[in-house]
Amino acid sequence: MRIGIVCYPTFGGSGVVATELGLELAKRGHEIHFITYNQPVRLDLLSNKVHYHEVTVPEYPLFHYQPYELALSSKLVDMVKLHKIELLHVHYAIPHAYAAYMAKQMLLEDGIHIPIVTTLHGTDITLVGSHPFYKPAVSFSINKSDAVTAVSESLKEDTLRLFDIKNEINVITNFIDVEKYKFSFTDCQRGMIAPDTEKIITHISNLRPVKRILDIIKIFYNVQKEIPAKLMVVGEGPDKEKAEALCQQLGISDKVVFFGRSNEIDKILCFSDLFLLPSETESFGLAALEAMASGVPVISSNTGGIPEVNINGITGFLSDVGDIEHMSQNAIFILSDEGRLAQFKQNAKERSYIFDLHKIVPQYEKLYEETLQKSLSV
Ligand code: GMT
Repeated sequence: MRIGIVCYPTFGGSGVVATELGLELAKRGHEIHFITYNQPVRLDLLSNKVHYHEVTVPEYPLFHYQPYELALSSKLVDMVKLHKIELLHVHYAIPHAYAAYMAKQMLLEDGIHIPIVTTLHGTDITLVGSHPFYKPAVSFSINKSDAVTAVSESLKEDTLRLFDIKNEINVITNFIDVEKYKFSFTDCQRGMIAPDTEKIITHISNLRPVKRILDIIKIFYNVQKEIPAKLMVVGEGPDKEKAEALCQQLGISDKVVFFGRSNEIDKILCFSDLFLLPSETESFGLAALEAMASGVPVISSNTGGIPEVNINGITGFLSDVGDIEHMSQNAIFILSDEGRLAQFKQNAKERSYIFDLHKIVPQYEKLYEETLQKSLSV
């Protein structure tokens, strides 16, 4: 099948999922066309099965806001025609499903019918989408898609609760390539970060307010009082400075390393003992799953789709959003006993296997085939 994929190409779960999906589909024989404003961060390999088409927005002084949706829909029309793309898979309702719908209408004028599969990732629904201003556009985009998927049961429920949805929503969870996380011990350079006497705690995100970075610093502050430890914060974002300031205020700056963005998170996770994800909301928590695949237990909030990934008392612990004391106690509980830590690590790794891409990607393939068949029979 020839498939066009539209996503946010930046660091972030949705872009990662879309990119890994495209790469795996290409391995399975499909021809994949990424259509975005930048080459996706994890898309380092282009081949005869993997193509990248950049969307540019021509500058024009009259435009106060550059019309990205317009540029994207025009590009989609051109690429569908040029490469005979059979189906568009867009990640995020706005603006991608919205732009894809416009492209679909334009293509219909030329007698080309292109089905659209929309995947909802969370922020479009729980944060942006629920803003009343965007509600009509989000509902419209979802209802006009030929097939819709959500990355967790929780996100599906949120979408049905917040919007007037007439379409069926299929849950196809996020996934990871389990193989990628099977590193050998010699690859893992733990000594670079901390001596063996210290535990390594990690957080990876775009450091937006929804991630509650200050909670992470406070949890770590409590933990390091009981257990020698280092905290690694990987990513860039608006709350980084606040977090650095809090570390200084608490006198723990020498124990907290801010890494910036990284494309090699498996190499960072391989020496981590614990992952923190106290988010305000999280449709799935791909970062937690990536940690678990590396055998890292997770201390998280119990919000959104996280409980579908992190199992309380087995792969880590869940707490109410903002319950820093409970999260700190749970972290200390796991880290304070080597046998217990080893058991949690093993459980986390085993749990991640159910999200292996070899199990999940065929679900997308099946949905594509059904959607294509349905649209051909119209
Ligand atoms: O979490 C973010 O800030 C990034 C965001 C994105 O759009 O990439 O992540 C969302 O999609 C991921 C992939 O499906 C999910 O794993 C994240 O939970 C979700 N983030 C939120 O719901 C806040």
